[in-house]
Amino acid sequence: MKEIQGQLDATGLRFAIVASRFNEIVVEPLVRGAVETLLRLGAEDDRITLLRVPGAFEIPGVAERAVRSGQFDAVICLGAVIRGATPHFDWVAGEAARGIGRLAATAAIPVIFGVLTTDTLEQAIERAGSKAGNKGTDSAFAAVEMAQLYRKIAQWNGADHDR
Ligand code: INI
Repeated sequence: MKEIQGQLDATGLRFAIVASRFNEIVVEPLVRGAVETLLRLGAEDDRITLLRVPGAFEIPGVAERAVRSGQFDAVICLGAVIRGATPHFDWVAGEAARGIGRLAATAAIPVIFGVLTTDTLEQAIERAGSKAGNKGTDSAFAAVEMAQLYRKIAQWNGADHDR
């Protein structure tokens, strides 16, 4: 059996982080968690680009443009949609998830879904660096692993591979 996985090494990789301003109190710790993790894994600060958008609804369009630019090895989408804060929660959360999901399935580089969808602000804060971890940190690990995995797959080129 061959088992193939991406290494957690961000050296030389270029990242776009698409982050929404809505629910800033939650999203900023996600951004911090993602950036700190990328740096810890070997990324250089000047290879990380932060793209700000108004809300989660705007994330897929900008993420798609970041993919198409050819400037990045992975795109990390960060946001927070909180049911308590909006009557159109299902629309915003649904469109963000669908748009990012569709892009992730077809893009040449990994597109990571780091958008929190919770019922309450408290639940979101728990996932932004308190008792339930930090979704930004998790997203950065996923981005690095997936970028390296995509690279390995791209190197096959139909040839025999032993790893
Ligand atoms: N955007 C969010 O990122 N999170 C939310 O909880 C939210 N609420 O509550 O509505 C939200 N709305 C804004 C939306 O993403 C768009 O920016 C807006 O509709 C303009 O297109």
